[in-house]
Amino acid sequence: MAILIDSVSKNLNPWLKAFKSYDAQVEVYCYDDAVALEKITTAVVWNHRPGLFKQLPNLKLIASLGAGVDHIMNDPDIPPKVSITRIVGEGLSGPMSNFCIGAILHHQRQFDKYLIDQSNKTWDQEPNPERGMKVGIMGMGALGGDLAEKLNNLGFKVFGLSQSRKNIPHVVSYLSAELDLFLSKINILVVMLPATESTRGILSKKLFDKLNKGTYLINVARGQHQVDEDIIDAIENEQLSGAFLDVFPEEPLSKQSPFWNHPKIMITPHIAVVTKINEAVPQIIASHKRMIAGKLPEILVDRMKGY
Ligand code: OXD
Repeated sequence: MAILIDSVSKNLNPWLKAFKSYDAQVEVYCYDDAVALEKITTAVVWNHRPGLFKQLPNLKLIASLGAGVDHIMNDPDIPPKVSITRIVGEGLSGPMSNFCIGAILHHQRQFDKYLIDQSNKTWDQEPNPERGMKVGIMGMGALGGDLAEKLNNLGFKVFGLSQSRKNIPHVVSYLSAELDLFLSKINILVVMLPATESTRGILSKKLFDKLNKGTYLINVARGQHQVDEDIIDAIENEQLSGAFLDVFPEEPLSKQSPFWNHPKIMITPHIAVVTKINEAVPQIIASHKRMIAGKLPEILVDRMKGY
């Protein structure tokens, strides 16, 4: 009953070290270690090698190294009875909320304009420097819920969209079926949706046309939500006033992308939040031990929903 960590994109050495120092009793291996694959009951993955799960006949648990599980759900070979878990916690929600608050304040207080003014030595005081912001959060899971509470405490009007009604004081909760109404209430849209087949390409002209003119877009979730040309068009025709994008359909973003030079688009390289190894390892080991004891992990991904 051992753990195998696999990723074709991450350096796994710090993870291995952290697993071993957190619990020396638990056996943890990388794919290239000489380990009999029948021993593996938990696979801890982030962009794992194709075909991995088929090689693990006794697999019981797949754990994501991060918050998202789309990299797992995209694999057609997940065995039917295997449970899937992901990382949750203040180490993810705190930095994610702070990042979004930074992007919202950057837009609200027009820091882009003042940077340009500074470079032109222009002293131009806005008569109304604190624009009224009505923030809509699409996706009110652990991350969206944390952001909603924090924005509300900062005095913003907050609206949330989710599959089930949320009860967060002063935050207006809409169901997915009420999407059009939700979009009509806001002038900043923060996207925190999981990547599933139903959210692919959701940030498109069809959705932008339902927003108030001049709404600002922030996407910190997944690039596959975006139709890049529609974002550019919506900014050109002022349906969107601009966008702050941390994620892209192809990462790293191609040098040819028009996003790099667009004056109304700010981009960051998928760094809104980075999993903290020291928060993740205890969660994964706890789930591994629960599975050995015949229990389900505390955080269980709904395989039908895909998150
Ligand atoms: C995650 C991410 O899902 O970093 O954890 O995007």
